[in-house]
Amino acid sequence: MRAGGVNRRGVLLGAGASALLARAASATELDPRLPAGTREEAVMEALPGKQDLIKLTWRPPNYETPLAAFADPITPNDRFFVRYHLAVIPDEAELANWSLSIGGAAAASEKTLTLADLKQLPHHEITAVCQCSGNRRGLFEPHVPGVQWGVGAMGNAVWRGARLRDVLALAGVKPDAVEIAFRGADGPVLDATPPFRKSLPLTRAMDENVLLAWDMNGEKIPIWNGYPLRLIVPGWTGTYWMKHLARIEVLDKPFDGFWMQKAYRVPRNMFPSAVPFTTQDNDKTSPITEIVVNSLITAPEAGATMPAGGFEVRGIAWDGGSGIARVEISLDSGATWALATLGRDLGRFAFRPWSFTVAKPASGAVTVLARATNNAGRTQPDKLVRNPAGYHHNIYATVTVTAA
Ligand SMILES: Nc1nc2c(c(=O)[nH]1)N[C@H]1C(S)=C(S)[C@@H](COP(=O)(O)O)O[C@H]1N2
Ligand SMILES: [Mo]
Repeated sequence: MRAGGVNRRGVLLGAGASALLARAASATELDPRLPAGTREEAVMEALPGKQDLIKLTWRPPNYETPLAAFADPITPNDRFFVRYHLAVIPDEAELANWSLSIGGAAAASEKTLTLADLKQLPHHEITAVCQCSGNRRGLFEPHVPGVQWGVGAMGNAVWRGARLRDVLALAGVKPDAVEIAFRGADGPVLDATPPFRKSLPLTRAMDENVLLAWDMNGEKIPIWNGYPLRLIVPGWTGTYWMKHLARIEVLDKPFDGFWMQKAYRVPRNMFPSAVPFTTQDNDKTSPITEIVVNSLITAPEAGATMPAGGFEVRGIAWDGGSGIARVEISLDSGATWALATLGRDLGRFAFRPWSFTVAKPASGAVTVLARATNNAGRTQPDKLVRNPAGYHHNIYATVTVTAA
């Protein structure tokens, strides 16, 4: 597959890094459970067009959203996390004559579409969480190699675009189609590095919620998040959400690229998947698919001093699309649980805000536990579900404060 209409030179990220202003991350910007080394080296840095994010790597750019940004259940574009596998990223000028090409062995025709062509199709909007499979990998014990994300390799936005199935219909899908494959306009520095390509099972690709989006929270998608067009796969982890989408292929056999067959895989049957990805299964592993039920405490911050007369705990909960049924809070290490109040429902693929009032805690250290249950009846576990690549960290949320 070649990137349609895109010059492959791209921006080679390197020397430019020194032009960005970095500062040491403050204690409250990082999760206190991150291993010591990770915390000391952490730096806050603003990529062009972004506010300060937690920098993990520059080349390729991996920047996470600080906890404070999750106070709003919609993540602002300039605080949305950034994740890349490869360091040659096209800039806006290079994408000026961008187009999307569609073809492949099981496509009825080859098509090349501009953004104006795509905008002729019916527009659809969905609020959905994009969460990296490796979000919170840095909290795995024992330690797992890979980008050491804290809690912020995720964000929730309103995406607007055309349905993937409407776009596929323009090229025509033949009856022998099994998967749809995607590639972006970014690429590797070295030709030996496999380009980032992903595929979806046909049934998932045809789902009405799967969009090719040009807008994010009412603005054009920021360059770092996939301008001018990205794939939105509500409920599935971020790895499928191809940015700078340049080429779509309708395949008559399973896609055999590195990023499907060797990476982003989990032990078979370890995690739920309403739509399994059987054409990519092997004896031992399956591709990662839907986001597991999860929650995050957004306030108060760890270590804060709170009034002994009582205080409010706030957070968000989300899952792979069945929606959040309840969030429960425990103040006694999980012996008893009480219901939190759920906030505004932005749809089953979105962050669901919640709050809970801690009334008259005993003075001293107060540890708050939060756990979410989804409409499929799954609850966050109290123990890590270990897997080799450090995916799907969803142990219940905790924060310890001092009541005085
Ligand atoms: N073109 C391209 N798209 C990509 C990736 C990439 O490296 N290149 N990374 C994927 C992964 S693993 C994630 S988690 C999301 C991250 O989206 P974001 O950078 O907008 O936060 O993009 C996905 N789409
Ligand atoms: Mo990811």
